[in-house]
Amino acid sequence: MLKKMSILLLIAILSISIIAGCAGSGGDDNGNDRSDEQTDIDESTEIASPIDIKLSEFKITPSNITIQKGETINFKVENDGSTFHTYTIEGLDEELRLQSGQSDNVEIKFDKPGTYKVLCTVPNHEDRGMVGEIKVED
Ligand SMILES: [Cu+2]
Repeated sequence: MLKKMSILLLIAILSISIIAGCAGSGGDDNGNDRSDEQTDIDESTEIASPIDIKLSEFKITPSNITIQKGETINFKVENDGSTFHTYTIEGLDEELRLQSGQSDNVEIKFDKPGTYKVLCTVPNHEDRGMVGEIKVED
C-alpha cells in the first residue's frame, strides 16, 4: 500500500517536472522572440539625423543639403508661409504636402550616392525659387 503510493507520488513528481520542463523551454522561446523584436526595432531606429526645413514664399530653407551615403535622415518640414506648399524629393516618390502653418516629417535612408532635386510642386513655385537639391556623397 505504502509502496504503491510512493510510486504514484514518483510518477506525479516526474509528470510535474516534465510539464515544468516544457513550460521552461516555452519561456526560452518567448525570450528569443523578444530579442528578435528588439533587433528589428534597433534596425528601424537606426540613427536618423534630423534636418529642419522651412517652406515659405518662395523658398526652401536650407535648399541644398549634403549627406553621406547610408545615412538615414529625418526631414522635419514646416510650412512657414501663408499658402500651401510641398516638399517633394524627385526620384524617391516622397512628398510632404503642407498647408500654411502645418509641419510633418519623413525618414529616408539614402543608400545610393547621387543628387536628388527637391522642389515645391505647386505651379510656378519652383520657378519662383522653391527648388534645391540633396547631394548624397559616397
Ligand atoms: Cu510652394
